[in-house]
Amino acid sequence: KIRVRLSLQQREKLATCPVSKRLFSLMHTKATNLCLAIDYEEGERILELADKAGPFVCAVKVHADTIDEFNESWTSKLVALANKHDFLIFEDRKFADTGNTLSMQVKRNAASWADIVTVYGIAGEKSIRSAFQPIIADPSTRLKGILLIAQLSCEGNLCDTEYTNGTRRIAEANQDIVCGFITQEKISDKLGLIHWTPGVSLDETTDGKGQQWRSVEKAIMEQQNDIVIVGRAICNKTTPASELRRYRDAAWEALSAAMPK
Ligand code: 5IU
Repeated sequence: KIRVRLSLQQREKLATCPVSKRLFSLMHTKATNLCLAIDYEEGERILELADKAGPFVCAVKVHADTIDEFNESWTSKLVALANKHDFLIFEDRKFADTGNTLSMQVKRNAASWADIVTVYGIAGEKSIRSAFQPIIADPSTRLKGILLIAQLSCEGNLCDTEYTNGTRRIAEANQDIVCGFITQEKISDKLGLIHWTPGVSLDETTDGKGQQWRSVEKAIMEQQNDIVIVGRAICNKTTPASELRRYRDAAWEALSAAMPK
């Protein structure tokens, strides 16, 4: 079942978060709605794959706290690759504290090198807005938007409907700083907000550790997400380059099918 959406260019006009405008534009220009999650421990290996993946992805997602020798020299190399290939740097830190602590954590751990970070809605609107609004408005910081975690992909997770709805309300009321959601399905009709979804693989359904994977088609056509986040299904293959093309093509085809020609 294909439901027609607005084009990425039309949605770019509706977006107010600075990173969303840039993202809609680069997705359209590069013809990609694939975010690559690179969860290697070796910093050099991440940079190598990010350089290969650059032309195929709209964003590269990392976890700073799982990388060996994570330091300023490494982040500056990643920033150089992001500039070279025009992709977003996504630090999946899943911030969740009260406002003042949040602000300190973000400034120290992400604001200078990441374009976008994940944040739980759990602490509420005031904590989130007071921490992120001044950082995003500061022209000297790279961070230009946040993704609110609305739903998790893992089995037995505790994100219930009440939490998801509360998170949606925070996003809709703070679109100047919120790019969109990490979610399993479309949860908001606000077309400037972007739905990013993890838990995608074309070959496997689970990792035996709680992760649940479904197909690109299900994630985009049925569950109406915009961007697929794919990790091990690409990174742990012997030929990541051919998998990058495969996932980029599948995701772009599914999204294009739902957009005006
Ligand atoms: N991730 C999830 N599920 C979630 C959230 C984040 O998988 O609900 I929030 C992260 C974890 C990993 C990536 O970095 O997305 C998915 O990687 P795999 O495709 O290897 O499962």
